Amino acid sequence: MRDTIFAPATAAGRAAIAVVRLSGPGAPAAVEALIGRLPAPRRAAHATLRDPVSGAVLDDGLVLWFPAPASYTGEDCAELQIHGGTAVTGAVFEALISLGLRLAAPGEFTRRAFENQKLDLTQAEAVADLIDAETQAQRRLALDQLAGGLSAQYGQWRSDLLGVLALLEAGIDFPDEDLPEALAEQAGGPLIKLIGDLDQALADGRRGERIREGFRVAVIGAPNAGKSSLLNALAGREAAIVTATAGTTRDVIEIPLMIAGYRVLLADTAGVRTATDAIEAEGVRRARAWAAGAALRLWVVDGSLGNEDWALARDLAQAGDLCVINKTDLASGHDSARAAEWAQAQGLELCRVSLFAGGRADISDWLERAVVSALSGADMPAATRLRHMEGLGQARDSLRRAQVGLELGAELAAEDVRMAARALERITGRIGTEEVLGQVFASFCIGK
Ligand SMILES: Nc1nc2c(ncn2[C@@H]2O[C@H](COP(=O)(O)OP(=O)(O)OP(=O)(O)O)[C@@H](O)[C@H]2O)c(=O)[nH]1
Ligand SMILES: [Mg+2]
Repeated sequence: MRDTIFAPATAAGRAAIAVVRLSGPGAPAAVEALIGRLPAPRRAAHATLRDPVSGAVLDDGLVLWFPAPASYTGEDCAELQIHGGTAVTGAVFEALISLGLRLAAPGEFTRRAFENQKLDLTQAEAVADLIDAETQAQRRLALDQLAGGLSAQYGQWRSDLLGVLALLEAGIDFPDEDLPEALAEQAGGPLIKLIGDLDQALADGRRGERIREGFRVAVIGAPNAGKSSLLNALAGREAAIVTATAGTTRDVIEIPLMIAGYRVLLADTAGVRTATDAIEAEGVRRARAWAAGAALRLWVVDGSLGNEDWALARDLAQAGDLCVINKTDLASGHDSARAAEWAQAQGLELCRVSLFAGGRADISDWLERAVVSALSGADMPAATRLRHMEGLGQARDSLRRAQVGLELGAELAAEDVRMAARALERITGRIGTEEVLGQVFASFCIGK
């Protein structure tokens, strides 16, 4: 039989109320030991909590009793709503431990809910995401996932796959013949559609991940171009050091911003050039790595120069990025026109500013449009974790193999379709390893 766990569901420290949850077969006995009775199910009962041994009063509060299976974990559960603060909760915790209950591990309530099929693995992840959500976009994404958006989608694909598998298995019964043409045709259509859906989900998954983890934007360019000045302008504070010395910034400076309800991580980086020492060389290496992993880059060019410095960082820029030609308050040099021409030919957008004259409005407008168009709306729920993306990728690759295998015989194709179904089942936790579960639940807070 399982042990009975308890944990504070509210944050520790001084507070009006603390909520303590209990789950497991010993929960009803623990409630009776504390308040002398078991309240009516799912109704708040006012009660005095007493020490089970001495009978001394511990606190006065509300007690709720949720008999299995209609509870969060699917087990017998109870909730004690007591006064917040360390002494009261400490006394109640001690009483619970004396009754043989154990403090829950992080995520243990949700893990029990998962094991009792109250939710699948993507929904369990959404519980953690909802608690961690800092932006409204993160909250909406997590709520959709908790409501079963991903589960329903992956479940539908899985059942479509099982339909294809049934067709193929019918074909296996004629091993000496070629797969009857009608069968291959019947299986081929749904396979192509599923591959298309998975491709779309994979493309869209970047969006989910970027909403959940933050949309990364790197400020890149040659030394002294005005990168740190731009970061400070967008952050609205002097977050990075600005000096006239080329090579001032050596580390990556990350600033979280909120843009149109999305979490954006803006990074200032070291100016790219042949480094003069080991520290700068490491700074340039980090700049390149961050820029390559970012969703977008703001490439700053000093438009007053004519020494080809503009080209130093151009290999970091990508189509769709913004080229910011800075220092328009000074006389313009060759670099300005050269950089502009190159940027436009490469599919970058262009904007000329003077950060001295406060020219950040155009850049922040552009950034807001870019973030919104990258992250908003789509007709499919978006995968939010690398784990999901890996599963979707494996499913898609297996289906591509199945599509080829279809020409060679039903048996071969059937095995690949089975593998694709298993990849989807691993995402929702229908099948899974202890390792994956351990990783998912370890990221939770205690009490959830
Ligand atoms: N005239 C003029 N100077 C500017 C402008 N923007 C920045 N600067 C100056 O350019 C110099 C370099 O600015 P930074 O923001 O430190 O440049 P950076 O690209 O971060 O430089 P590193 O960190 O060394 O790579 C400073 O002296 C700034 O005051 C501008 O619009 N006009
Ligand atoms: Mg700098």
